[in-house]
Amino acid sequence: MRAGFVAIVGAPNVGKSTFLNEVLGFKLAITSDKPQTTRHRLLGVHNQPDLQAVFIDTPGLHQARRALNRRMVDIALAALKDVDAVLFMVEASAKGLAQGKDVAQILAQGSKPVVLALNKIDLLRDKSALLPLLERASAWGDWAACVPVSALSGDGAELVLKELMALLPQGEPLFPEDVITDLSERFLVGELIREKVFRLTGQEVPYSTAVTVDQFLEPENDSRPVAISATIHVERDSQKGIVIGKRGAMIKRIGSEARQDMETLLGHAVFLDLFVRVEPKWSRSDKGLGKLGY
Ligand SMILES: Nc1nc2c(ncn2[C@@H]2O[C@H](COP(=O)(O)OP(=O)(O)O)[C@@H](O)[C@H]2O)c(=O)[nH]1
Ligand SMILES: [Mg+2]
Repeated sequence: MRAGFVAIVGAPNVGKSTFLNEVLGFKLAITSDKPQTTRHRLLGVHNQPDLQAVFIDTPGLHQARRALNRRMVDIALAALKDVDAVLFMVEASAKGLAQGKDVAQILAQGSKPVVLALNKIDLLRDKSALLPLLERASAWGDWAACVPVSALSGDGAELVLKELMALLPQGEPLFPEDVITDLSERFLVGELIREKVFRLTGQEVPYSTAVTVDQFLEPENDSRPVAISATIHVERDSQKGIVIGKRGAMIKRIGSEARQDMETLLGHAVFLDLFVRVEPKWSRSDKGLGKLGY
């Protein structure tokens, strides 16, 4: 039996959270086609008979200027300190390799063993492009292995687990078998709302959005829904208008899609009440971050 911690790191939007969800077989981390969707350190436990891999999903490493982005990068770098191995995700494209090279320098300077996963290989129309990409990424550092994967289809995920397993210490499981995460349901439902804002709105709105869960009431009578009320915080009136939408159409859609995901997560009917509030410049100061849970 082997058991240990694995940090999943890489540039933004390379598929780190998608990979975690695929391995767990459970939607723990929210994902979107926009960079910087993940803002926290997310712990997810994968169990198989001979292995417990405790994954730490992290925000993407990038050049950060805003207070929020600096906090996110700090979280990702801090995660590297406490793990037994690193899963370094790189997107299998010219752009992905350009971004990955910066992250590789950070990892090559560190002392943790690294498995590099070249992700999104399903998008490569010309399969002969894969080998040169793999060769270039291999040359960046002394990686324990380089594995082509598709987090979306699950291709290669088993091989990644096998390579990671070899890097983890022998020992008993660190968490009981029924523990999937250390995150609360309350946190996860807030994330589901944030995911819908990331997926359904554009421009700068997602990056100015934070969600707080103000109430999470489990019913005394099991036939009644869980009552959740939450606030979507944005930074400007114009953004509030976008999140609410024409005659409330957008907030309705955000609420309805988030509620369906919450019901899957909780295995219970949910009554969701959403509010939208302007909190000017919250993402630009430590005080604003603290107020909204970052
Ligand atoms: N085609 C394809 N898309 C992927 C794959 N993995 C992730 N994606 C997409 O890439 C985007 C970013 O994924 P996400 O997991 O949020 O990236 P993260 O920022 O690294 O956590 C999402 O739109 C995913 O659906 C993959 O293997 N193939
Ligand atoms: Mg992510």
